[in-house]
Amino acid sequence: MKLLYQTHSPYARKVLVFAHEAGLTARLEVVHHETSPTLRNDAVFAENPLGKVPVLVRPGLTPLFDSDVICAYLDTLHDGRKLIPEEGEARWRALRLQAVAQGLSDTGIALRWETVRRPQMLRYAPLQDGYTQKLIATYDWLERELDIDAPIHVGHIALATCLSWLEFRELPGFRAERPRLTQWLDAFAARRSMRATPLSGETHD
Ligand SMILES: N[C@@H](CCC(=O)N[C@@H](CS)C(=O)NCC(=O)O)C(=O)O
Repeated sequence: MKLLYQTHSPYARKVLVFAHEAGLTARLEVVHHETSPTLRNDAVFAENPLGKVPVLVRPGLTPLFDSDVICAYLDTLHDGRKLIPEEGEARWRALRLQAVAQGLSDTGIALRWETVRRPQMLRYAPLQDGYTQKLIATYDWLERELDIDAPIHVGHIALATCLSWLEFRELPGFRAERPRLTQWLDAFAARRSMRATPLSGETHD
């Protein structure tokens, strides 16, 4: 299978970390692509009408996107402990954390448009403030709610890849006054799956 990837995408890295944790990397060929809504990538559009990575291209089967769907699929391909709990409250906690992490990455990207990506004269300060408030509120929520003692699941993978991307892009930080979240991320970042998938590169708009 081919994974249409990007070395500076939190969503693409989430899928690749998931594949490492599930023992599936030998089945993936990782292909880097640059994407931006202002710079069309035809090869990505050919597989995903939204023009976004990650995409999982499967021989003889339809391509899969987005990262949530790809992770759910990958979880069906291995015999180990499921990284998306199959039942009970554990399932909803994992999926809810994944949703929060996805929203955090979406907000971080939106904030970058208002701070560095959009030409200066088109930036809108109230949006910058609104997105920043969402990041701060979510960091506070995570400090209270993160299930640090649960066995590793898709929500943890999504959150670790999201938070490390927010730091990589120097977006508003979470470390000050959130020791629980900080310690958890530092421990997670030492995992082999995270060390094997470093972030690098600039956005091309
Ligand atoms: N919800 C999607 C988000 C994917 C996404 O936004 N990918 C970015 C890279 S970080 C992208 O390809 N953006 C190109 C665009 O917005 O046109 C997922 O979880 O996979």
